[in-house]
Amino acid sequence: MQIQWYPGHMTKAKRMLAENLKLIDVVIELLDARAPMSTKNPDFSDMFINKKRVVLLNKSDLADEKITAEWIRYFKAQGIFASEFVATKPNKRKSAIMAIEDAAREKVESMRKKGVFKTVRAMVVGIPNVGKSSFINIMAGASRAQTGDRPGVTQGKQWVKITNQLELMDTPGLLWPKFEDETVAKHISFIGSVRDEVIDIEELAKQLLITLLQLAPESVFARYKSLNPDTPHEQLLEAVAQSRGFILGKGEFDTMRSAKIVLDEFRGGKIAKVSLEAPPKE
Ligand SMILES: Nc1nc2c(ncn2[C@@H]2O[C@H](COP(=O)(O)OP(=O)(O)OP(=O)(O)O)[C@@H](O)[C@H]2O)c(=O)[nH]1
Ligand SMILES: [Mg+2]
Repeated sequence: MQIQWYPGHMTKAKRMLAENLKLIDVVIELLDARAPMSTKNPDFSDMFINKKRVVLLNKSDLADEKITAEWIRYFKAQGIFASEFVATKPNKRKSAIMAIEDAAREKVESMRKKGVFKTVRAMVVGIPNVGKSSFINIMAGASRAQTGDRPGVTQGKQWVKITNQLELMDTPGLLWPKFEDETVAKHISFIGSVRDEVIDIEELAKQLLITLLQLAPESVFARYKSLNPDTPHEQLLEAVAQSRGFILGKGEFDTMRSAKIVLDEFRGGKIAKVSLEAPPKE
């Protein structure tokens, strides 16, 4: 599956992030809880080498709770603060503020000794569509940043005041120039971080169904009733079309419509609550 995923504006965005680093006390990295390894931008460890980091496993409402808990332990074992998050619900707002302030504490206290009361400034980073702007809105308690169910919604930076001591910077989603690993490319595409326009979405949806049939077969059969354990991979999209009555006439199935529905329903958490990746075992 060939994917051309690195649009030109990302080079500009990467430069913008680098230019703003000197203003920043903390970097908040949002990962998708369903695929924390694949949604971790490998460029970030170098880009943010001297910055305090907070990792949030966002969209945890769409992932398997037990596996998310394993991921949190995995990050903590590496000395990285990590927590699950749902950027569409306000219940974790306070604990996120505390985690950010905690990460900035050393700097705030050393400034205070010099008599300066510092506002903590944190940059929210991540690959496209992981929920950075939604996170900022839920933290601000108001719709300040534009969000959308597709990648590339945010194109520039935006500062949003959260409390008198905390400001967050929204940033455009950043990918890296080359996907080395086929699984990483697939997972990032499944969750909608690559523009569907540059992908063969019928192939992508077929791959997603194959993956879901391994992880949560009963949920797939329950959602698409014409699909069963004997359906050959080549006919998965036809079976979805048959389940939904997507027929073009003359007995031909609208497999493009099936592909879009499968991707949409997975991304919206309607097929199953699944994690695509578990942390490596020690
Ligand atoms: N179910 C669920 N949906 C979420 C969550 N966070 C964000 N979303 C949805 O995911 C989509 C993307 O959210 P955005 O906040 O626009 O993502 P972003 O990271 O800012 O995306 P770009 O600006 O394109 O890089 C939107 O449809 C949000 O409603 C979450 O925790 N759970
Ligand atoms: Mg955004």
